[in-house]
Amino acid sequence: MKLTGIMALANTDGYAQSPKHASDVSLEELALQARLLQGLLLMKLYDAPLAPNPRRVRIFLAEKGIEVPRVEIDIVGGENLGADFLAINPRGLLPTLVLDDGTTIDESVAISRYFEELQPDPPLMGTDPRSRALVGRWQRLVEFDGGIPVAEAFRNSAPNYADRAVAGRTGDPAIPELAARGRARLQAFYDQLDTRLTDVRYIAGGGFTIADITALCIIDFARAIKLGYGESRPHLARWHTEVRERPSSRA
Ligand SMILES: N[C@@H](CCC(=O)N[C@@H](CS)C(=O)NCC(=O)O)C(=O)O
Repeated sequence: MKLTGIMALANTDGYAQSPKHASDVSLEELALQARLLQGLLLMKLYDAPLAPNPRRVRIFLAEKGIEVPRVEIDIVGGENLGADFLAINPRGLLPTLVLDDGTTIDESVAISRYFEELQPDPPLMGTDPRSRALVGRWQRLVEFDGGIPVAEAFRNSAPNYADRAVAGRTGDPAIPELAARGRARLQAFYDQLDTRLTDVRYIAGGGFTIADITALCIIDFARAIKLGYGESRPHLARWHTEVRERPSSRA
């Protein structure tokens, strides 16, 4: 028996599987696992229920079967711009992970990478140099070609964000032309994904990965600007139905 990752220990209430197997596990490995589990219980994930980037991390964690203590921050009410949260993350952005030693990590992909390395199974970021590069490539494409357009369309048109057009700040007025351009780019993104998904089941070409999680969060968030992918993109629709049926999508 080989323990892998933090949840192997978490699943056994802190003990190394059943006693008959315990001798297979080195003391060093057990000590490492115990430190990781302790760290997991003491870390805090600052989260926001309706926002797409925090949801990416929640889905990632759900796929891994990892639970960490979470603190909800009200972005619409501006809690992320108040002194208490800025003392935690001066960028005012969610998600933000604070480790048990006080280390603060923002950026959803960096947080996901941290958990991928703590708990490699199931792999969501590739398993070898080639697949890691391809997942990284698709992940960036989805963020740039889909995430930025949907953010521009939303932030430059939503009444609540009239002077909050840039995440984590105030005083940036909305620019309606950016909203219009974001909507047009989002349509192009839908076309791009529909073409891609004609011959692959998941976006990066192998199994379900972080690229699918990011795309799912973007597409679901686009409801906020009432811009769905419509009826003319059957491959995208097939993929969307499939990934939404995964239990993690409810995270
Ligand atoms: N690149 C960052 C983006 C983080 C981001 O923009 N988060 C949004 C929520 S989706 C936020 O914190 N908004 C704060 C605001 O609107 O003031 C990531 O991937 O985590």
